Order: sequence, then C-alpha cells, then structure tokens
Amino acid sequence: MKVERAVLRELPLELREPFAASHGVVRHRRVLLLTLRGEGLEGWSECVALAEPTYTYETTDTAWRLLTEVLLPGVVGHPFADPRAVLDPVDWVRGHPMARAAVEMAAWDMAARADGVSLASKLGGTRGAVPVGVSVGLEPTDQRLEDTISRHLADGYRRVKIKISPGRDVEMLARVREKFGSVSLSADANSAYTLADLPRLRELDRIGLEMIEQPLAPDDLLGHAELQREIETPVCLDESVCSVTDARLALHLSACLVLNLKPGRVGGHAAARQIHDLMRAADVPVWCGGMLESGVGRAHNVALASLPGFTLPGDLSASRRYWVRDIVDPEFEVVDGEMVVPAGPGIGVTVDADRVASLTVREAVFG
Ligand code: OSB
Ligand code: MG
Repeated sequence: MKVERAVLRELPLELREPFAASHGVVRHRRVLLLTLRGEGLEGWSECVALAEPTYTYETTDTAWRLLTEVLLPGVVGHPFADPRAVLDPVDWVRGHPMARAAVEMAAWDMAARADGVSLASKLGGTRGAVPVGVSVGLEPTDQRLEDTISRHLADGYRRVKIKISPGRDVEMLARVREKFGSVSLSADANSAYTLADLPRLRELDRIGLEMIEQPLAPDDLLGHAELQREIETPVCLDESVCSVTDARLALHLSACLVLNLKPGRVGGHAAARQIHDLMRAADVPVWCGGMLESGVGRAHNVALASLPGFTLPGDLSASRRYWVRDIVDPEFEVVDGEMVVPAGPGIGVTVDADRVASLTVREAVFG
C-alpha cells in the first residue's frame, strides 16, 4: 500500500447539549477528519484532541500543526506493508500520540479495505455487537442529573458514568444511588483530586461504584497506586495511559484495577491492541472510552471494542446522544444496550462527503 494523497479537514460540530467535566465545558467539537488515499483505496480517521489542553497536553491546534507540518508530509509517497509501519518515516517524532494515532488509524481502515474485511475483523475482533454505557457530564442540579440519567436508562444504556469534581461528588452520587437502586454506576474525575482528598475519596466506597476513573493528575501513577491501596472502589486509569510503556508501568505499580482504553489517546490501534493483550494477561478488564467523536472516530472505537478483553460496557453512545445529525451513514444506534459492530469493509460506515465539505472550515491537502 501507499499513501498517495492525504486530506486533513477541520469541521465544527455542535453538540446537542453542552458536555461539562471537571476541566471545562465542550459546546461544539472541533472535529479533525483525516482521509488517506492510495492505489484506489481510502482510509478515514478522526483525531481525538480537544480544543484546549484540559485532558492531555495535545489540542486541535497542536495536532493540526504536527499533522500538516510533519506527519502527513512525511508519510505521503512512502509505501508501507502494514498499518503499523505507516509512520516509520517520522519515527523520530516524540509524544503527540493523538496526532500520530490519526495517521495510523486511517492506515488500518485502508488496510482492512484492501483485504475486503471489516476493521473489527482485521484487528482481531470476535464480537458482532458490544455492550455500551453512557458518560454523563456535570449537571448544575441534582434534578437535572436525575432526569438525564432516567432518559439514558430508558434508552437502554447498561452503565452510567457520571463526571464528578470537588463539591459535586459524594452527596450527589449517594442521591443517584438512592434514586436508581442497583444500576451500574461509575464516576470520572478527570484528574480533579489530589491525595490530600483521600478522606473524601474514601467516602466513595459506600456508594458501590464499579470504578472511579482518573481521580488524580495524569502523570501521577504512583499516587493512583497509593490511592488504590487505601480505597476499595476500583481505580480506572484514562489520561494517565498514553502509550504501551505507560500501561506497563501502571501494571507494574498496580496503579489501576481497570483501564479505559481509547485508541486515539495511545497512538493508534496497534498500541491499543498491545495494551489490551497486556491487560488481559494481567486480568485487568478494559473498556473502550470515547472523546465525543463523530461517527468516524466512533466506528474505530466500536471495531476495537469487539476484541475479547473489552469485557465492560464502553462509552460508545448512539450518534443521537451527541449530534442532531452525524456525518456517517448509517448512524450508530443502541439497541438492547448494545451497539452493532459494522461488518462492511474497513470502518463499515460511509462518510457523508457533501455534508463534510459544507461544514469544513479549513483543509490541507498533501500529494
Ligand atoms: O474522560 O472519558 C473522558 C469526553 C472527552 C474527553 C474525555 C472524556 C470524555 C467522556 C465522554 O467522558 C465519552 C464519550 O461519550 O465520548
Ligand atoms: Mg475519562
């Protein structure tokens, strides 16, 4: 295979409802879409970086700069035998796993189409449908939160994850537990706490959460290990794990009992698969998280989530949970708490090219 042409586009997509976490509110998503073309094949991906460096250090603009000035000029014109090798011409780049993942994941889509198989089966997926949960942002009042959760449960989601931050945590979750009984609940702090908050975090143990996701700073693996020794609620890492090396260290330190695995955060599908294999061997369950992606990123996530180690419901919600209208056809749906893994070639959904063209605010073409 060869990348003969690459097109990077940015399109703002407005969320149906603003999404708030401890680090800020997302009202519209600056979607970065990448298309690779070569030898009659096409590959699509989405870069998951957020607009501001609130989650990890990467942003839409750092990814745009890496992709347009370094990665895409570096890979266009170079043949590659396997998607794992597409970034070889720029293997000197340090960091920026979200920008690199965009190129690698589009190459996987191309490679799956070249073989005439779905991305899921190319990656080694074994399931035709995956169980799904929903991630609920910080709501201003308990009443609004309860209404939102009721709506999602009626839509069939099998697990509800609630964003928390100091001041909106134990009491809020205790009310939710009381109101919704034995429903599967978890909480995501997006690094809003420190070990000085240990007494507060210990109180979470009485709520019966499936896990507490990323309570401490992204670079604080030791802190998460220490916390896990002090609380019963399983600690789940998210933004602390951005590479296979991070995952090995997290395991070595026993810094988590669960992992939220996002291919777009760890450098792509190859790294995600390696992390999946490591966690499986260590008996650490993984689930596929989300980054408020459009249908293109979602298609990649759902394909990965069909691998056997993804034993917990992912943050893989229906297109209509995020967008009035998605940019792929068919849109993603949730039926009986599951999402069907597309079976067609590659990502298995069609990008609405006219709609993408009409929404695009900037575009860079290579080759
Ligand atoms: O921490 O998992 C997170 C969204 C953007 C960035 C980080 C996170 C999230 C979510 C939403 O929790 C997951 C989704 O539904 O896409
Ligand atoms: Mg998270």
